[in-house]
Amino acid sequence: MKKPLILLLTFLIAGTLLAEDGYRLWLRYDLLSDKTVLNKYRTGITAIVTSGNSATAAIAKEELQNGLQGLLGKKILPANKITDGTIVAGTPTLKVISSLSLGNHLAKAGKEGFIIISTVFNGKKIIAIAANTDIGVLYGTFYFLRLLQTQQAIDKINILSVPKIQNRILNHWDNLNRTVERGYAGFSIWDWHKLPDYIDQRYIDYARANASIGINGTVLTNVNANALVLTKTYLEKVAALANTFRPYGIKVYLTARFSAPIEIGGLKTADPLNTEVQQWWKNKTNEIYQYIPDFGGFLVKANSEGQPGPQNYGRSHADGANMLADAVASHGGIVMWRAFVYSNETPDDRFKQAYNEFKPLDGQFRKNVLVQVKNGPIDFQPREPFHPLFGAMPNTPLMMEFQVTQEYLGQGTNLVYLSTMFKEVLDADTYSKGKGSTVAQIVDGSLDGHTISAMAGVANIGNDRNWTGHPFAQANWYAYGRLAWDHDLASSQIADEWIRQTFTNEKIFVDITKRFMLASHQILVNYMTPLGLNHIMGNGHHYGPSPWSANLPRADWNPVYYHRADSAGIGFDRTTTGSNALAQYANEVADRWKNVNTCPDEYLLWFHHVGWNHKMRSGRTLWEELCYKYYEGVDSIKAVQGQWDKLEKFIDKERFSQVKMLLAIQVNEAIWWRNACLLYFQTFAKMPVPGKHEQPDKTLEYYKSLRFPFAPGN
Ligand code: GCW
Repeated sequence: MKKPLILLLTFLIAGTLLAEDGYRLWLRYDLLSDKTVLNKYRTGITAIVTSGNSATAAIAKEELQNGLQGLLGKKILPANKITDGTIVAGTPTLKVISSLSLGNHLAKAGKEGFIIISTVFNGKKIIAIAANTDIGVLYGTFYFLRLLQTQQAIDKINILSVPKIQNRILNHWDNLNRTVERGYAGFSIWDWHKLPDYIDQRYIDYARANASIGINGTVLTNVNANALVLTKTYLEKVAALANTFRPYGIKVYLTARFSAPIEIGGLKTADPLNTEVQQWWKNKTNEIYQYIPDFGGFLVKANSEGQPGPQNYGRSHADGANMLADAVASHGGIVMWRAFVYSNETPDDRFKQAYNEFKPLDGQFRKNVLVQVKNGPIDFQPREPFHPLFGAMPNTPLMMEFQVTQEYLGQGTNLVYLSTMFKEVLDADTYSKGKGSTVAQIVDGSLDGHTISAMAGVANIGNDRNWTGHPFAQANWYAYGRLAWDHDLASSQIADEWIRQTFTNEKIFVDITKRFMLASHQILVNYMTPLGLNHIMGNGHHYGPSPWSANLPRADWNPVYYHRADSAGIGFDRTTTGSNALAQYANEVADRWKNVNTCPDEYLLWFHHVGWNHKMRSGRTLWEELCYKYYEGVDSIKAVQGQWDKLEKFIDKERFSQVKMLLAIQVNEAIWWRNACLLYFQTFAKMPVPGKHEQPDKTLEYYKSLRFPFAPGN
């Protein structure tokens, strides 16, 4: 081969190796750039000692070796003797671990927690990653590697980390035909057709990524369920996935279509009180456990948006949930029964309906049932007050359902870091048992003394090369997992870790990126739905603004139902003069929100119909404030665009330009939202957009004419 050709080839190969296509997520393990830190690590880490023969133990060992080799640029070999700088990762079956007298701490670590401690053993300086189980060791290993990746000091580590929530689950709204409901990152990663024989490397990498942030469960299928997944053909495929995920500590769950006994069982009814139906589910469940001995259980959407359920037979949600709970109980399974219910026929505010249906059932569910509640009362809107069910059902374990996929938050094109929104809800005080009764304490079971707890995040993962479509959407998967493990973590800390691992430790990059990530949710709220507006997006696909929509078959699907704009003002009166939904909250919460003068601006139009000339805290009128917020949103995202441009030199070309292009789309979409909404609301307010702002350059008719027949995720 001629020299130039060899050179060219080397260049090409190096080029591919260096290509940052986002596939590696936050687990890149590239050589650390800070030479001082690197040298410290290189002298501080000399060998590894690990324990265990399980597949999980092998994964932990391999992760540690690969991670260290990548980050330190040097092979760190397994040793059988302890020397200075040995990393000992294992359970008490390892003599070093058992002799460290970690007893008390290890007792606290439980089944999944771990300890990382820099200490001395036989006069040698070591770092121990200790846990009671191999999966605990794996979690600890990922944590330790994160410390290195983010260039933290390791000479005085003393960490005990225990998950606050037991079941930390992803919900995939993936259909068997590989479309993903509300998915913006391509098709489903589950290639059902080739399963069970073909195990895509992605399944393994998916499990590894989830384990790295502590996620320990996955519901493979859409809550708008297809009963076929419960048939033998599909159970074999599910089993293959379960086998792949098991060593990573991840359990598989399925959605159960309530009418399955009819559709695939040949029965005439799916009535939960019918003994044949009960027996059918028992048999089906036994069959599932034969394929998947550690099957997690069922997730059910019933009597909601057209899904079948117990109410078809005049039975309650508790009757339905308990029947399934009885079927999985002897196998240790759980049932996650969704509270996302509302009906067009019920002549009451949609906000109130889930509470009205579920609160009376408190205490009627079996021990292995969790009621899965969305963070807010309507539907994953850009900002919602916390769901009034949190605090209202002390005798039932309530689990949180967050939406990680950005159905209402800019879908595949907007950069929005959701951690701040998740935290806003988790930290909200329900006052259900006096001051300090946070949503987080209800979800983790500590407030009401529940022994099972869970959190669900509707996944934003698809078969796009970078998993989540938008490179920054990876941060939401990451943040969800980290918060499910520890809801006390600060959003800034999570962003900091994620940026350093995903992009670079370069301070300027980290500081600037972190700042705009933390601001990004409020920015989006400002240009989409400021001051408590909600549900004013496009019909069906939910893409873009459509506050004028009024002709959908169901009143409660129409934006006009939610904003109620008229010549007098805008907003939904949920006080005693209106639907009185506020009565569903504890007095302390309701008292604050029911008064226009004490209700926080961000929830104002959630609870009040406010006059256009109402004086806001800022001194502006409501109309002026609305304009101000919409303009502020657009201006802020333009500013982010400018900041991103300055970061070009710190990271790879691929991801830099992807984000740059997406930010340009986001700015255009923000302007679209602002102009369309203001032009529309102006038809009621009948006042000009205050003069200093650039005026909308298109007409309301133009915005109304836009159609997106093939918008994704629908
Ligand atoms: O937000 C809405 C979505 C539906 C979804 C439903 C739900 C899976 O628009 O696509 O259906 O919520 O959560 O059940």
